[in-house]
Amino acid sequence: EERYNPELVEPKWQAYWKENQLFKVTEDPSKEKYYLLEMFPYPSGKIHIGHVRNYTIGDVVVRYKRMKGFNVLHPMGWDAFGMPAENAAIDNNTHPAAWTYSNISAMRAQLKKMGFSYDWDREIATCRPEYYKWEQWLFLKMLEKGMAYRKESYVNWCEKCQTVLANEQVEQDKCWRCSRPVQQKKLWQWFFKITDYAQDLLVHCDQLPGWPDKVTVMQKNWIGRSVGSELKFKIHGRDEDLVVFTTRPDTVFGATFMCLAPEHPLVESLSKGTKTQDEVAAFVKKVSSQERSAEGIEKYEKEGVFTGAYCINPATLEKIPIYTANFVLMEYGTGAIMSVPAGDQRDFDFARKYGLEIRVVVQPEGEELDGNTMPEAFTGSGVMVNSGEFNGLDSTKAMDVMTDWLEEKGRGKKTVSYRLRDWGISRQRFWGAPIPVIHCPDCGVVPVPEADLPIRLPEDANLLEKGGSPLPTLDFFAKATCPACGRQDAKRDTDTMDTFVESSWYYLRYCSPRYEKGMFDPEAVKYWAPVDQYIGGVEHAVLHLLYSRYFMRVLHTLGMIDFKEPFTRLLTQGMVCKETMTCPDHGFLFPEEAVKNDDGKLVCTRCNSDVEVGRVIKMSKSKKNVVDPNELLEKYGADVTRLFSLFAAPPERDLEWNEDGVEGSNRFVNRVWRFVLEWVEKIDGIEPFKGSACDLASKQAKDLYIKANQTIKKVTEDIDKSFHFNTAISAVMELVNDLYAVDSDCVDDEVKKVILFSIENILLLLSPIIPHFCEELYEKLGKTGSILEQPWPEYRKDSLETDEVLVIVQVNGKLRSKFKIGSDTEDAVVKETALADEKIKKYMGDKQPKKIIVIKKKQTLVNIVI
Ligand code: ANZ
Ligand code: ZN
Repeated sequence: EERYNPELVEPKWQAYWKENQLFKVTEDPSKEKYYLLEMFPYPSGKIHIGHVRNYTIGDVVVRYKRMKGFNVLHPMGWDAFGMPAENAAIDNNTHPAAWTYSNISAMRAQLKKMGFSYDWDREIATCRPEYYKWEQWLFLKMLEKGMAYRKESYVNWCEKCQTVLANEQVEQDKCWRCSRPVQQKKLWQWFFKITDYAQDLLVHCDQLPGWPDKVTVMQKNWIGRSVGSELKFKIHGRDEDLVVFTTRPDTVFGATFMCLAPEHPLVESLSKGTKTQDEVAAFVKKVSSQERSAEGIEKYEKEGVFTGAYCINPATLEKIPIYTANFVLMEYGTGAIMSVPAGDQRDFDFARKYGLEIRVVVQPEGEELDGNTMPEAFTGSGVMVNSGEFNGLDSTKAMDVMTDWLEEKGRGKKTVSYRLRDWGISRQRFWGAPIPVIHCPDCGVVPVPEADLPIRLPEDANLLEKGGSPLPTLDFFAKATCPACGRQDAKRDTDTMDTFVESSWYYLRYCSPRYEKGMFDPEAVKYWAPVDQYIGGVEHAVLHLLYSRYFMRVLHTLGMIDFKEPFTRLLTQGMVCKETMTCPDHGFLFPEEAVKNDDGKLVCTRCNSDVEVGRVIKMSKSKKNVVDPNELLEKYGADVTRLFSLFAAPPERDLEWNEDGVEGSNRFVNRVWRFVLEWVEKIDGIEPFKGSACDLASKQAKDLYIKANQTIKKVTEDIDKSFHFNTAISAVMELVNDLYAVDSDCVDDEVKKVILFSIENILLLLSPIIPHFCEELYEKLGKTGSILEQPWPEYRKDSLETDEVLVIVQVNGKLRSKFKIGSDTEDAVVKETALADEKIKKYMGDKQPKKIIVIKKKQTLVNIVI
């Protein structure tokens, strides 16, 4: 065949691999294991280009490790619960389960077409009861151990649709369906106590050498450890304290007012009967419809209301007003802050807005700040002023000293605060794993007995039209008998678990996916876990990876595993990007909507306006710059698609998609194809050369052989050390170029042997990258079996360098020049070459050498005496 024909070749080898079960693995203690995992996909309908890149990277490493002799686990499955299934079900009048399962089969077929080497016998889908049964089991264990608890907490609520809204369903504070402003509603919900592990999770961030720094930094910031103090302010006229958390106890003399989060339990009672009572209530109500996360509050102007109450500053003993303010979060510290407008910008803005005193207590070196005129807060360190006995002290020293002072008075202590919150896992959604508890009017919360697991999601339930879970409306599901007292009118918990719960442990399930006696077979996990190499998008740098690390700690505490870190090495691959095209009238255009006109200008097919070719950005539907893997598969096949997605950029960087690049990959594949087929007949009956380069007679054979060995070394190192497949591929391309330069009609057997050696190794080196192609050519070379079962090629250390030696030339004992020459060059020729050297000629001038000495050691020394 003239050209590589993926339509014939690729299905052929996929069938061969399947039939011979080449990717099936079992635990084999005699072999070293390697567990590689790519983040599993959400079954949205079809694979996108990001998946293709992610899985290709993983597949190459897996195939390489297998050839290196490792017992490799490489599974695939589906993160199958989640909201899009519910939305699609409502929109298309189908059922989430039906939608999900049909997407799974479509995507599975696509992955198989890409030739990825998964052990499909280990496939899992998290929406299957066999899977979530064990998640429910773990929930019960955590409940028993006090690792899961219930508390009242806020959710987004649409009063019109009478439903809870996920954050994604809130669009600019409004319900995505009916546009009514969203409210915050308090509901009882389940939490996992991840904060118990905050310190451990933080400390180990520094013990993950196989993770990118940017990811561990993000995790550390998310955990957000803050060392500070808790200070007690007595409430005026009451025998009660307000506790604040501050990282700046040194500024306590400057605390001229106090702010409480609107959700703070004391807001209502403090304002009761005061002049501002109604104003406070209205403010609290208003804030309840705003986003109340650390990021969310940044969107709103800082504002607040005086509660009418006062408290006593424990340092100055002054009476200071208590406000409630929208920039204070209930979820951080104590939900109350001492406001120091001179030292904190938010407090400063607030004080200016409401005419509150700004009192400087930290004076910067060499400056004289005045609270009435300073343009902004001063947040740095300096010298203490207006702070009683502490005046003149360095403010950084004052932190400790003043906390101790307040501690003596029973008004403060040092504490550590974490930004990390407990993980709220209740979702008022249908398509998720049911939470296995029953609520009894007499017994309260009663865990479902283990024997009753799994609590099955009724897969054929009809969804409510406006969204929201039908579970509470389904009597056969929601009505339950209390397992403790037998009351018939108990109620099942109708919430489901956050889908991040499923993804926090799926990698352990792969070790023994059909195990029926527990979450996993301890022996299998002992052999395979932890994951040696995890690959996925950086968008999961925080939540998914942090929850997974937390779950392993839970299992460790429960004595079920003996490690704490799930992923030894992590690769976060870059995004796949492409240029965008915009028309001034029609916005973003699909590629086919922009054509070149007669003047060679790119214009819009609809309005003829000039099209602007815009930035190269992440592929997304809304930007109309998406490449569909299906089209690539049809046009080029799997191997060219794989090759391009590896060749265009190193994995951790963004990859710019361009058609020319894909064409280039296609040309290279066909170039190798033609080259190998051309030689196949000519090297018939020839054995590949296997010796040392110095045993080769001709320079041509020697050079080629050395190049081939260098290529093996380079490709091995690029894959092994850094996953830099792009430079590995370039190295093979160079070798192919050198081979192409050989005239196939006039070479001797020695060169043919070297060429055969090179061809065999090119196929071995490329086999992880373009496996179907390499299998086919390997077969055409007359080999039997699969190339994938061959060991990874080794290079000869003695054949990496053309054997040249360095010649050092001295004139009257002084170094004057250097050059390289073949190691077996005769002395006479070395002398001649030295004398002919340009630099030496300059030093010699017209003088004649009296004596020339050649000394051959590791280097050759030529000493010319004039
Ligand atoms: C007084 C003070 C004076 C503060 C000053 C800062 C500067 P990090 O470092 O992020 O932990 N704070 C405490 N709890 C809060 C809450 N629930 N909502 C909003 N802000 C809160 O931040 C700690 C600082 O953030 C604390 O120190 C407190 O303001 C504020 F010159 O107290 B500071
Ligand atoms: Zn009961």
